[in-house]
Amino acid sequence: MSKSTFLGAPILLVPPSTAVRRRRLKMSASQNPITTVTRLLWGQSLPPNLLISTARSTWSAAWHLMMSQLAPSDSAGRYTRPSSPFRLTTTTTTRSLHLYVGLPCPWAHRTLIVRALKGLHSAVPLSVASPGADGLWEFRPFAADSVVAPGLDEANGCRTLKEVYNLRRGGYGGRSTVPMLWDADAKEVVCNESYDIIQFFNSGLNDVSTNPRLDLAPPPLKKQIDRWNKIIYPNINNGVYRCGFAQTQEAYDSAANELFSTLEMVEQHLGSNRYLCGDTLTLADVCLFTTLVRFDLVYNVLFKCTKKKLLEYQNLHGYTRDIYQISGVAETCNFGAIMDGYYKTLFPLNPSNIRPAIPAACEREELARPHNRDLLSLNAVV
Ligand SMILES: N[C@@H](CCC(=O)N[C@@H](CS)C(=O)NCC(=O)O)C(=O)O
Repeated sequence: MSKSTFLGAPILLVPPSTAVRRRRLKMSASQNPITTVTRLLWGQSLPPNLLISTARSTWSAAWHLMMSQLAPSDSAGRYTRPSSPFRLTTTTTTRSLHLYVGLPCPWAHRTLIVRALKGLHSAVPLSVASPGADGLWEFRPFAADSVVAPGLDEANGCRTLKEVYNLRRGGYGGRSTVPMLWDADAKEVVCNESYDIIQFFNSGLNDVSTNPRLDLAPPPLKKQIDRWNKIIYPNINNGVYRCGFAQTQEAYDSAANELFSTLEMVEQHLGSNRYLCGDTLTLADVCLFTTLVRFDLVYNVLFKCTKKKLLEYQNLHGYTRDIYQISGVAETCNFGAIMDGYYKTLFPLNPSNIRPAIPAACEREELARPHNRDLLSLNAVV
């Protein structure tokens, strides 16, 4: 007989007799194999200490293996985002563009917002993929929604995004990421880097846009926009991923410190500026918004961005509401799809798939609440 403890309580581990084992084997014939083996060897359940140590080492090994494949890191356990292979170096002249996105993805969300603000709905048709159980993007029919919803591949009739990438001459062996801009005539990937796509949507399609006068990167603001992007991308946009995908305590600590000190700095700045570059909404705001609108829904909980909720930052929250209320933006935000995408498909981070309850203040009605940030605008009639 051996003795063990679980949470301080003594447990007696008595090996069962042969007769008892036979009885258990008979009883367990209708159960699943793991339950059958467990009952045969240990009785009603595994001894807790054995269960915990076995689960801990198995899960930890599986977690490290999955993370090393899904979220590559350097030798210090810091997440290193892979670069996008299809860049838009010269402006494409094709007029048979098609945009592929997935709704949980903050990078794809940027392209949806600029497409909406510039009025490119007809010029750049859209297919919305949804995350499959294996983590790959796939196309499935979904019920219509008041906001953009996932659906089928409208350009190629493919079942998965991987199939679309593979239609290009020479195929494709890399990761099939969203957003992806596709040339339907040439059957070729034009670009799969979100910032290139939003720059192109902003200025490269004005002859087919219904809002050509809107410029989200006016020349006098270009330097400021670049400066903000250099701060916001590593510390906030990618910063939340650096927290969530960190594989060591040190990597997490530095990512979380950089994220929250940058949020504090932006919070101060937004106390006297309506947008990042003053009174003008720019591409830098679009990039910041898609991370902020997901912050309390997913990053705060799933990526351990827990020092504060977005709700606790008065200016950042008002700024998020301000952008959310710009005509066309709310329709690009599908909160159900965002939550399902993160909690149900980032399996290594949330194996239970449970989607947590979120504060009521994250809901649409709350984001539609007055923000009064127009009072900050120099052009405002006060
Ligand atoms: N650098 C890319 C990042 C795109 C990206 O990471 N997309 C993710 C979704 S949030 C994806 O499609 N991942 C699928 C995969 O890696 O297989 C961009 O900004 O466009």
